[in-house]
Amino acid sequence: MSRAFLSLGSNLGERLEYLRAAVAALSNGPSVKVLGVSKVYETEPVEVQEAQPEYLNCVVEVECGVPAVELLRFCQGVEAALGRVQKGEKAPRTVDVDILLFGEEVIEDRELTVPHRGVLRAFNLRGLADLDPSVYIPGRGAVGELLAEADLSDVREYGEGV
Ligand code: PH2
Ligand code: MG
Ligand code: MG
Repeated sequence: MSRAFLSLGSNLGERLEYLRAAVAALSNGPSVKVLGVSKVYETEPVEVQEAQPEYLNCVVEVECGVPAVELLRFCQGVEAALGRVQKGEKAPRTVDVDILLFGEEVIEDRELTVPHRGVLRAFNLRGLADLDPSVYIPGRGAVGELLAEADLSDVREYGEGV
């Protein structure tokens, strides 16, 4: 069994409902058990070219009985089932499900990079810290320590949770 952390993001339509639907779909997976969900944060889009609506983001902790690439396939299935249209890596989306961490594995192949390139974004560090500040990001350090250095000015706690 591996312990993995997923980043969920939505900036189109009923954003909170998409996050909720994604968590529900993840918990229906045969090899995945949802262990926890962080608070929900409203965040300024980062690393995007054009103006975009604000995101809702959260982090989900799962126990996973299959290898990381199978978890990736499952996450892609959840995105597709929730109406995501592939318009580009950073285009607005109904829901994005990224593998932030998969145990302490480091994976660099064509379709999967773990830790995820965005793992140090402030909203991901906050979500991870809600779940467990002692989580170790390979090559980087413990989430709690990284969060202490992060700029949280564009990350606001959202009124409602998942
Ligand atoms: N995802 C991106 C690009 N930019 N910005 C925020 N605030 N939240 C995201 O989830 C996000 C982003 C690409 O996946
Ligand atoms: Mg993604
Ligand atoms: Mg993403």
